[in-house]
Amino acid sequence: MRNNRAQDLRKSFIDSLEEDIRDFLINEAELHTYDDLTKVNPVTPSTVLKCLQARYSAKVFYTHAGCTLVALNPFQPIPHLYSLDVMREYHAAPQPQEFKPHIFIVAEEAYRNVQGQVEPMNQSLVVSGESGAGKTWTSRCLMKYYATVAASSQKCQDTVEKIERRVLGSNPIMEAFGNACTLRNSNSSRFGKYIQLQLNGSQLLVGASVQTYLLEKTRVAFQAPNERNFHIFYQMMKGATEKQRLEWMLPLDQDFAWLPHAEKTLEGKYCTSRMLACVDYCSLSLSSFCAGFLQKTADLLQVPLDELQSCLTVRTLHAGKQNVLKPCSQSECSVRRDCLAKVIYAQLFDWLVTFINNSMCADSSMWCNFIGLLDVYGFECFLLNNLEQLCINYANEKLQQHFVAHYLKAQQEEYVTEGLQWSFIRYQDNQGCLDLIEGSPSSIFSLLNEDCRLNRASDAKQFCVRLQKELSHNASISWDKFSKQPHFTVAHYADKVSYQIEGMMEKNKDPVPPELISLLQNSQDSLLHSLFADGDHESEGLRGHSKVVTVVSKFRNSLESLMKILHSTTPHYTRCIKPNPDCRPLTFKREEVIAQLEACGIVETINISAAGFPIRIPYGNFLQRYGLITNTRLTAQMNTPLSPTGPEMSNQAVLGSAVEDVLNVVLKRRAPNSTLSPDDNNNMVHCGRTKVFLTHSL
Ligand code: AOV
Ligand code: MG
Repeated sequence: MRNNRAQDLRKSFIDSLEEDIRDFLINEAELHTYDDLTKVNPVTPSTVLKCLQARYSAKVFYTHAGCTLVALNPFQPIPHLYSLDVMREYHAAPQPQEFKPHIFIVAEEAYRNVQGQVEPMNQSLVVSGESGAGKTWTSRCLMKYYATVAASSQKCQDTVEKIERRVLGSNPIMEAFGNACTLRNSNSSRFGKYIQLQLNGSQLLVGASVQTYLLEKTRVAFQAPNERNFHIFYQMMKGATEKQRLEWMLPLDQDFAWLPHAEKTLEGKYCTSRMLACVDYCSLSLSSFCAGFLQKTADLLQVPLDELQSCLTVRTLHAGKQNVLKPCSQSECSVRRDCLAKVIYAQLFDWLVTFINNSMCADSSMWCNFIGLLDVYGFECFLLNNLEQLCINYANEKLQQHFVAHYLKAQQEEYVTEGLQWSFIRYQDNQGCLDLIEGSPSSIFSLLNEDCRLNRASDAKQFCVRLQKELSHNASISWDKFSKQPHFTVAHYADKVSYQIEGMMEKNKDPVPPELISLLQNSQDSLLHSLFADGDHESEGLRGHSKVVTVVSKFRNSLESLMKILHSTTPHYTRCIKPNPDCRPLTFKREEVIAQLEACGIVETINISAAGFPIRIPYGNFLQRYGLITNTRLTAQMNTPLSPTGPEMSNQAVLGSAVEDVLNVVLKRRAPNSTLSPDDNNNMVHCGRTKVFLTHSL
């Protein structure tokens, strides 16, 4: 009777092995208990999505994905998840990684790695994800963690306390000047930043430095419909005292064209007294300028009215040795006005960053290692995309390449430990796309720069033709036949994005009329004067054309140095996911999430796994379930813990051959003449040292 039952069972197992393996692997009721997405077997976009959804419903927001942490944005405060007690718990744990997935595990791992077992190693925490996904929030959380755990020593309480307050205090100031309300995020970062937290030999936080990347300064003079200018302007309008109002000439009842949607009050919390000191310098008041009050602007800028006026309305042409004055058209005047505001704001932002650095950076003798936090703008694709998006998406391509290289290394290590060959893994890297954007001799950037260098009359159609002639051999670029606008479409790792060419060359040149620079250099305002005094401002006239540093060259160089730093550190990746586009609490939209899993490379990561053996089952588990097929029963002795060396090796060999027997039966059934050959790389099955590795297609 028992024998018959066993035989029946055996038959049914063999008959339905394929589905059964899947059932065995994905138990939907338990999906939310998977702490690591790569352990959801088989790893497919659909199972990963189901797992994340199950966890989100269970209010579990963090999940590992191999060497990456996935963070789902709850869009509501989660009490106690980030309390000091929780920080201390993770910090004190002998094995924090055994706790529930949390951003503090990543933080703690980096903190412990800094000391290093052999030698100290700098760490980088790379936070990515689309706009509103929670990158800045996560970065703040990480900073608070280090400010807490790295300040725990009594000894240096004073200095650490001070520096910790400064480091944390720099956030609201930088966000006031660099963040704005966009359609996607009411506190969207419009610049990238990399903060290095400096630690001394006792692992204490002694200082920090911050590097910023490409502020979206066009926002000063132009906001897309329903978006806002940088927070700081609204904060000034709202927070200024009567005296300051008079001094800065801010009327109470004035609507400024560049400050739309002032009625939205979002960021009172950022108004700190520290920030107000910097706001003083905003008395260079861009805002009154935009209202067309030339006299007030001249007063605030502390420049002569007539000089300001002529700078904005008359262009100086160099004809041989003679200067010719040419009145500007109305639209040229507007361009100059916008340019003045943008150049002042950008300089002020850089000045602020330097100021913050000076106040929190420790002397190099004081610190020995750093933990770097990278919070950049995520991959963007709008209805209309221009140079800003190209730069942002290019930055994300660079980070993606770094991530893939790092992830592959981790994968490779597991295969090698298990005694499997690696060479059969083929994956798509994004070098082709990077070559298209920044490569030499010919790329989008090189052609843009050439245009700038030769000072060609920028015609979008001609530029488009040139791109087609020079770059159409690259598979990452294409053109939509039906589009009337000059454009090009880039197949990014995340998605295809069409960029309009109109305006792109001008944005790359980012010309500042020399008259404006000299006007500002002669300002009586000491700060404004100093912002422009050092003379390293590229402008059409001051330098030869060949020396003009374009926007893309500058951005490329700054990213190049960032990548150098990242490569010299141990990276830790956190991928933030925005579960719905409307920032609604606890709402999980499957299409939104899967699109982001694709965009931030989690699906790519999964594909890399799938290129190998996405299904990995420890021998013991495999036999427990499938031993019936060959009448093998798993004994307690066989199931003792395995280690790659030592006396247990023999158990492993016994297990391994029992597993092979099972697999042989299965394979025979599928193809009567085949046998298991573990060395054959094209096989669907590999027996590693401790695990069975299976492809999807078993
Ligand atoms: P981002 O930095 O990724 O966007 P933020 O970090 O500004 O996005 O997050 C957007 C909003 O989501 C925050 O203002 C919070 O209200 C909420 N949020 C994010 N993470 C959490 C969390 N763990 N718990 C509770 N609320 C959270 V951009 O800078 O636009 O790309 O350029
Ligand atoms: Mg942000």
